[in-house]
Amino acid sequence: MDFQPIADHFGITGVIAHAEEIHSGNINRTYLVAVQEANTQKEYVFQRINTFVFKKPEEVMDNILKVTEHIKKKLLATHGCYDRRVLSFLVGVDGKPYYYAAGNRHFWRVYEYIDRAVAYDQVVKPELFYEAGRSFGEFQGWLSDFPAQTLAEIIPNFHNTPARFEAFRRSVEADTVGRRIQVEDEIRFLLDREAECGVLTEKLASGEIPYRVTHNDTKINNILFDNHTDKAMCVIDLDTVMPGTALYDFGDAVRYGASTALEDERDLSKVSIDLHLYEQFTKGFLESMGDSLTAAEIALLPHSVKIMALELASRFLTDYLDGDVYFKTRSDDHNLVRARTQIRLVRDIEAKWTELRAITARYC
Ligand code: GN1
Ligand code: MG
Repeated sequence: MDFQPIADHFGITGVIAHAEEIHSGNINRTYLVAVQEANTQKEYVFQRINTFVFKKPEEVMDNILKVTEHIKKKLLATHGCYDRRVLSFLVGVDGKPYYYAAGNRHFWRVYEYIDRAVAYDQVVKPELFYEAGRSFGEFQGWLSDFPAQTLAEIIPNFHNTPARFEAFRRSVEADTVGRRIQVEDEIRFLLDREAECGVLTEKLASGEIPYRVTHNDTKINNILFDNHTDKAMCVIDLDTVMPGTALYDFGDAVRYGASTALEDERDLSKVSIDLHLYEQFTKGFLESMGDSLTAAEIALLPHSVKIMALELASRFLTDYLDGDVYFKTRSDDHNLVRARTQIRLVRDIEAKWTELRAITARYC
């Protein structure tokens, strides 16, 4: 990979000393690039945006710049600095925060690497998940006065679970690559629960819960933690910041982080919802959201976890049926394995429903 034209575009002087791909994220390609100038080395993150998923990458960058500038102002006002707490994107020689390589039609952006930080793919100790809840809650708090109407809707209906189910039905019907026969049980499991998946969108539409500017991709590995203190420092992966409900962020974070296994674990006996982790996240999220979360939103916290797990199950299975066109995959059945973990989580959420409600009630 030749990173030099990208570095030149962003005015990065010095010699590229090292570059390696970071294999995290299911959509974009991410590289850590070290540049040597005189006696100092500086690191950057070069990211190639997946333009199959993000059809209008310029709008993605426009949103991100607006949001990061807003957060910087907030942090300056409250802490006097924003160092390592928010992403800083480079602006190119043409004044734009991206580089479009006309030859291969690749779309690149670059941000300053945040040092002494670590991202976790799994919750390795409960305090991390409390921190994650606090951090995503804080992120929403910073954006609570952001003019939502100035944000582009990057992926329409991104967390519209009923719309995701409609797409799923279409893929089942089309059966483009002939995989349907292997997954009839999973299809039935999901369609049996279709009626439940509209709760959040219905409450948003009726005004019972409010629209907020939300992150929409709240996996724990989208937070950087300080590598000494394990305090959450910086929320990353801002591609899908858009208006939504706080419950999308809560539900998505919990269905991923409170799971006792990774999203692509093959041994389903390892997959369950850890109630202690559920409580840790709830505590952190509610603490930092303060009184801004309404009683109606709090009552729906357990539903949000189930709905987000159903949504991801349907998305992974849709992609499996479509022949793996959306998510990055490392094996032929990768999307099926992912769909099965989400289905397993839904089963476990159903089994633990009373406990989930009881834990939530402590925070009402
Ligand atoms: C994708 O790129 P990544 O891994 O942060 C996806 C999310 C899914 C997630 C599942 C734009 O996020 O919606 O929840 O995979 N992002 C997009 O692991 O579709
Ligand atoms: Mg992402």
